[in-house]
Amino acid sequence: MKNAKGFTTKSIHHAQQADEKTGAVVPMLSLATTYKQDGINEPRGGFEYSRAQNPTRQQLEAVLAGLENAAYCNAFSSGLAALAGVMSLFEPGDHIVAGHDLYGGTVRYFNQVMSKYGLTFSYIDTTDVALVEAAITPKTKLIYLESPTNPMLSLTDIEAVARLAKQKNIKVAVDNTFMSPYLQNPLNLGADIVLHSSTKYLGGHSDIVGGAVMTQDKATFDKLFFNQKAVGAVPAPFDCWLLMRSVKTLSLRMERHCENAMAVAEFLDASRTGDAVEKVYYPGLASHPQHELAGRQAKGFGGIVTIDLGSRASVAEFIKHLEIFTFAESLGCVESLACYPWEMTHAAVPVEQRRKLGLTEGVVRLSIGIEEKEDLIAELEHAISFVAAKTASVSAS
Ligand code: P1T
Repeated sequence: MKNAKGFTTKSIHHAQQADEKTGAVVPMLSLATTYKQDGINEPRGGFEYSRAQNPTRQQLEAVLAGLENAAYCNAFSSGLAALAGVMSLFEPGDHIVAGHDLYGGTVRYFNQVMSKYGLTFSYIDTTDVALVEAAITPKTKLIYLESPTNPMLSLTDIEAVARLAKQKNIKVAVDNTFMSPYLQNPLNLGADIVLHSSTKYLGGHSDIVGGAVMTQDKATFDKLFFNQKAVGAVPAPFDCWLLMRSVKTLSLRMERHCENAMAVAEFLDASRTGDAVEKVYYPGLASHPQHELAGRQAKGFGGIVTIDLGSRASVAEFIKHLEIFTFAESLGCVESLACYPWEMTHAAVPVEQRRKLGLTEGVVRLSIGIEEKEDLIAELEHAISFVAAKTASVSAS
């Protein structure tokens, strides 16, 4: 696209021009698993077999690369498959410095799968760049970050970490799922690799499981392409097609997610909820320890608000009174969700590590959807009033 400057223009038009032959304004869906070849080693247009190359997937990859200002993208069948692709870039004996607050499935993959193949991991509080530097060894090949983290929403200065990594010849990979490419572009901040669970904001409608990796480096792209072909964790063409449709509204959805999440966080942080909400974590609140960095590093504060209700019993009471919020895993969709990380998304994280982060039995992660914020706040106020009443009756008895 020659003239695409704005993100939304890009998300609608980049790599999604009308079809040459028919003029169709929506991308073609190419379901073929195999392609006629003109002779031995003479594939037409580079297509041989759909696990390796598929026209709809290739188009999606071009669309997603554009959104992260990347030269290359490889699409995978899930966020974890994308992570597995990135990990295939490393060799036994390599050491990885990882953030200490990461999606539980990522920690499970590192500790229970990759560690069997000789990779070692140090989990570090990457909000402090000095701690990152201190954790680097001669074997360190990668610094792996989420910013904001899942679920405690702490931020790392990606630019500062990338600067440090360049000096030491180490790669930086950032899981940008929580921000989406609309709010934050880690490659522009100096990261080498960006990952997404496209199951979340990119898809946005709770109907696609997918993942993507973006990079400026052809050698990295080629290795990930080899992984797609050799391992086969590729998305189905229809999911690729749905994702192209979804990203056209990404900017609108993100604006609304951010507006609603800010309103919800401010409500929860205010005294109207009494003592029932012990802590509110949201980068948009002035009290958040990396509030200033959040404003500098990204275009918005995101759609996730994490709260601590103090105990498992309070969480159980809270979720009993939710109707608009669905009690479920996942995040980043149009519908609001409430999740209990302790026994759901982060159950695989060692208990000691969880406690260090403040990820307690009372933590609830709210994925704020695009419903009317007044409805969301009214529902939260209602549910929290039951938590407060129950806590008061327990302490009176
Ligand atoms: O679910 P999948 O598409 O495989 O993506 C894994 C993943 C990777 N990175 C982050 C930051 C994630 O949050 C996830 C998935 N997370 C959830 C399912 C969840 O509820 O937190």
